[in-house]
Amino acid sequence: MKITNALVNVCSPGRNFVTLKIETDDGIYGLGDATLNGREMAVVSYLTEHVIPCLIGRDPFQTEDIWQYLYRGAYWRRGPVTMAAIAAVDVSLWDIKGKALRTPVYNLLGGKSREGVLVYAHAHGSTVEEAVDDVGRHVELGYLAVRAQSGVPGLESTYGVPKGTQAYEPAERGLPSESRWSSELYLRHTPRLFQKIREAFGEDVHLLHDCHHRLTPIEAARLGKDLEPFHLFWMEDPIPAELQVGFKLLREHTTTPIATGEVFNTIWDAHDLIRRQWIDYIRTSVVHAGGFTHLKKIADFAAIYNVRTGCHGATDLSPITMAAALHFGIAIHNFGIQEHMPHSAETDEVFPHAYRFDAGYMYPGDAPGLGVDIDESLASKYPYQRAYLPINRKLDGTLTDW
Ligand code: EZ4
Ligand code: CO
Repeated sequence: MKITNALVNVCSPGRNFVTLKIETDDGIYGLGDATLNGREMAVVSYLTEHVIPCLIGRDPFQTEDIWQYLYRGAYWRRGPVTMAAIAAVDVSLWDIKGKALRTPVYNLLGGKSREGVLVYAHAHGSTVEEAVDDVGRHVELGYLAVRAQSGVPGLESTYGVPKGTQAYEPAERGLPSESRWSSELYLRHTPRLFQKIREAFGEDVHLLHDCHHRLTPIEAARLGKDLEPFHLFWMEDPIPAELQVGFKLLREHTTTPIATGEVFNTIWDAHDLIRRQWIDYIRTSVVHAGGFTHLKKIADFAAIYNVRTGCHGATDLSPITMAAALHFGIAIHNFGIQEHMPHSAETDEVFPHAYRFDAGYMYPGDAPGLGVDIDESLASKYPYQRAYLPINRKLDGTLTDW
């Protein structure tokens, strides 16, 4: 089999998605997600100008060699743009393999290690009371694990809480908006949120929380300690991950489990955190960490150190990545949990898929390949619109991590 053509689709059914379609000489095609939120067109250009011309004529079954060709062969390695492009190629090729062999991708990754993939939902409210209600709504929907975020008194907006009544979507069309941040107010408030949630729902529901890289190590250590009575499943992205020794400081102060890595692109971003056992869950995703070929290596390395996976799964990861994450999560041994932020109805219509949610778990379905398609004529009705993630400043105006 040979690759004959590859096309990039950019559409915006509610939010932007970049999709790679690789076609072969025997009529089978594969799909890969290449969406990099707020920087979509950089990946489009990388794919069309630099990657696609090198793919034509290659054997789509050679996933390892093609991965190395695109990674090592470029000389300029790593980074989110490059790795999202490589991921899109890799995932498309695994989709082709599955279709050609008439089997779901999870069978190529080790077969089923479990019946379903445990997922966590994202609950939010502008007040503690609203957030508690939203946790309740998700428990009613059947979720066994819920991440809770609430507005902070004294701050106009924060990560994970929409401004209106719509579902949470971090990217906004137009130029970047700006929010204000105070770690002091957040640290004072957040333990109360989890106290109220535990009071309302008891110990059975798994609770998670995302700090979204906003704290210093000692601030995160304080939060981790203050949250210990509420037995969180994890504290997500407590600190920015550039200076990784900060996780050591945090780790030495708290038993609250720690997850990080949604912005990581390769094992080289994660290996120290893993082998020093400073984290419990690695959040690298199929789309932002080089596809199945690379993510499998990260997961296998993590398994040696008792680190489990907790792949990123926000709405900017397309239904193709959701499907990929489910095939991956059902197959690998050290799966931990999978994030699930449901897509809008428009997005689900543009990307018809075989996966489904039932009683706290998700299932990839048994279709050959990934079990996701793209309706290109419907997609063309939703043209790309420039969008950005917000910018964050401290109360005195200093730019800080969003
Ligand atoms: O802000 O995916 O866990 N989920 C998250 C996300 C990220 C977005 C950024 O594009 O932290 O909501
Ligand atoms: Co996060």
